[in-house]
Amino acid sequence: MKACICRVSIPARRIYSTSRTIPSPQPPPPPNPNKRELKDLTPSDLCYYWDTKPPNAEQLAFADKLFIPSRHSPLKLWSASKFRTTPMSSIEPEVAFLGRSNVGKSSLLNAIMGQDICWTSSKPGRTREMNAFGIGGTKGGEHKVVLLDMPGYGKASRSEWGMEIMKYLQGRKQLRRAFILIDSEHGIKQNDAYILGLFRRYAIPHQIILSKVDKVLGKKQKQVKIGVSTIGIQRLQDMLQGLREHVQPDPRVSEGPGALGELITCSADITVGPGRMLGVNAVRWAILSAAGIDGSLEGGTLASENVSAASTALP
Ligand SMILES: Nc1nc2c(ncn2[C@@H]2O[C@H](COP(=O)(O)OP(=O)(O)O)[C@@H](O)[C@H]2O)c(=O)[nH]1
Ligand SMILES: [Mg+2]
Repeated sequence: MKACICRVSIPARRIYSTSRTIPSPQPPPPPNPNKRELKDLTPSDLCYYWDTKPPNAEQLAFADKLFIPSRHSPLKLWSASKFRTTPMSSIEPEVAFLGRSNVGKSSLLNAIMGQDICWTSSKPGRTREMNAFGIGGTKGGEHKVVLLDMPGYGKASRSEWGMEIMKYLQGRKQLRRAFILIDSEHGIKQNDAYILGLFRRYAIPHQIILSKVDKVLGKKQKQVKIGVSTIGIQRLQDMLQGLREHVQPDPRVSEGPGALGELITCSADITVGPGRMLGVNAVRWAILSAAGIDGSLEGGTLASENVSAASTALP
């Protein structure tokens, strides 16, 4: 067999002149005036406060600090599948997190506590128990606040959701506020409206948190991760203003006191900085406000103005 001789054409070497000037690096593109970086977004951009004032940078920093994980915080305190079996003796202030199954309660609690301590799932109805977590505890000392992860209502939820849980929340002396999560993509569903009606009828202090706000801020999560358009923020603000009358109906037609006039939004899926998720600092501040912790007892210099505004707005 004859060997095949292939002709390979070798390109002539390009000769560069040594006197060629090296192009100077391109200046960074000017910031897009229609785009906001996630780290620059404040609670005034993401939330709607009409009964209270938005927390300032100092208050947010105080709240973030109290939730920094340590050896004694967060601590799983107890789990109860029957509401009558919850420990009654504790005196620490409690706040409960409720919402439809899959709304993002456990993911948000993990983001708040800075640790994957709650079980999360994409399948609804997996949290069937009530779980309590202590925050800000020290060795041998009591916790500053207790967070309760409640079973979800709606699809695949426990049949006794409704009156039994309402009676429990109404009778629980330690309870300072219930945070009801609403999926910001879907808004208030029929079963959310029913639960909100029960909270008013039983006069249980409550506040709304809109979860998964990444879905409102941008069409694609990838885009939101690099910044949010001013249109996205405006869309969110319009939505929040539209919700106002649903969460705080006119007292002349309402059966009881509505939610606190403060709508917070957050995402447990968008990271703003190391261990910091979007909007979670405002949720932390709301928890501390509900529990009456304003930092002044910690030797800090924080004014308690916001805290008293938040607590007096509730019955
Ligand atoms: N896009 C988005 N998804 C979320 C967010 N929070 C939770 N999820 C997802 O929603 C599903 C339900 O979350 P989970 O925390 O278990 O909900 P729970 O049933 O209310 O406790 C999971 O698949 C989460 O990954 C969020 O902020 N943004
Ligand atoms: Mg859960």
